[in-house]
Amino acid sequence: MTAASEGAVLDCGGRPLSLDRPRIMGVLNVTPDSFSDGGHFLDLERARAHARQMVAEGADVIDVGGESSRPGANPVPLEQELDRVIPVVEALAGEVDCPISVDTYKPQVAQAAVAAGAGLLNDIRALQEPGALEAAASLGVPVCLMHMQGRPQTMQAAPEYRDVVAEVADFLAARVAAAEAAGVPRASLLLDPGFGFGKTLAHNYQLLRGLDRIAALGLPVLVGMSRKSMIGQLLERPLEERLAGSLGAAAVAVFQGAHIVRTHDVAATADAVRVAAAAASA
Ligand code: 7PM
Repeated sequence: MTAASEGAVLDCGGRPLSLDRPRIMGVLNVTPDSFSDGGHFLDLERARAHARQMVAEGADVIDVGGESSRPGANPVPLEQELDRVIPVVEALAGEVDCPISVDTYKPQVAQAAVAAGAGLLNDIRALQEPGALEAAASLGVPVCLMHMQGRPQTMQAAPEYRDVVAEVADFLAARVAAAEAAGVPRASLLLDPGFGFGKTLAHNYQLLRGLDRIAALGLPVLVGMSRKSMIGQLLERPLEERLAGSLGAAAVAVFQGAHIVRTHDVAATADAVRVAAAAASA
């Protein structure tokens, strides 16, 4: 880990998240299930059970996302995202002890989620949405700034970089400066290179190899590679056969300085990152 971010403790709306060792962020998707009642009771129960399970497996943060950010996906209207995300955040905040993060780039969703008990903003647009900087500054919770080239609908068409690691690092440094200028304290920022967000397979592996240069910016680094196409394309495996590859990637990321690993597979990832952390600090 880098000196400046080593041992940092984030205050996630009153819930501490210590980065003295690598931490696990469990992914909780709250897209409606087609077999549900269409509104929501069963969806909510399913989300609560999944979150409890992830906490039991060792999740340190639960990331609630309403699918607004998925590669190739169409934007989700504000009201629909609020409807999906806020009841889940509220229920989880009342029943798990760990911080809840919200995967959104919409300042209105961020605001409502923090009011409902979320303690961390996970923003794939790095506070570039109108009003997002101001909202983050006034909400006072930590923010993860993620790099993306282009927009979700089109970003995988033809990603291009001269030096992907340098360009991602420069972008993140500029977003840190913008956040600080807007009144978000540096100590409440995290950085994420945005694996799969406007990157080719080669770009993704160059970023993984060069993650230490992102960590050298001196802020905690979060990574999300779980089940992504950088695993599936390389190994030629469908979604449900990407666990082993994802664990390999998670271990490398932690060895290269990542502090938080975002994953669908909490128990296995927790073991993998412990091994990597032991090797990194031996
Ligand atoms: C389909 C494609 C569904 C991609 C879901 C995804 C990240 C994130 C996502 C990440 C941070 C996923 C992605 N990825 N937030 N949200 N970092 N901070 O695999 O890499 O969950 S959405």
